[in-house]
Amino acid sequence: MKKALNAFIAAFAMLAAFSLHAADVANGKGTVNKINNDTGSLNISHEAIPALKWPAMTMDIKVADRKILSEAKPGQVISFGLTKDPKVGYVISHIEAVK
Ligand SMILES: [Cu+2]
Repeated sequence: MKKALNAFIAAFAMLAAFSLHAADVANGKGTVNKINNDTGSLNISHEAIPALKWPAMTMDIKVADRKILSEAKPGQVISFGLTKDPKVGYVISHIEAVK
C-alpha cells in the first residue's frame, strides 16, 4: 500500500515538474521592429509559439538583461528564448540572429 502511494506521489511530482517546465521556458522566432531603451523591451513581430499557445503577433517583450537591447538591431530576424518572470511575465532571456 505504501509502495503504491509512493509510486503515485513520484508520478505526480514528475507530471508537475514537466508541466512547470513546459510553461516556464519557450523559444520564438521573429523580426525586431524597435528597441525600447526606456521600457527595456523589444518590439517584435513573432511567429506563433505553440508551447505558450501564443498566435503570431506584434508585441513589446521585456528583456531579462539590458545587454540584450544592445545586441538587437531593427529589421533583424532573430530566434529568442523566453523565461517566465513571476512579476513581469515572459521576458526575453537571449536572442540570436537568424541568417
Ligand atoms: Cu506575442
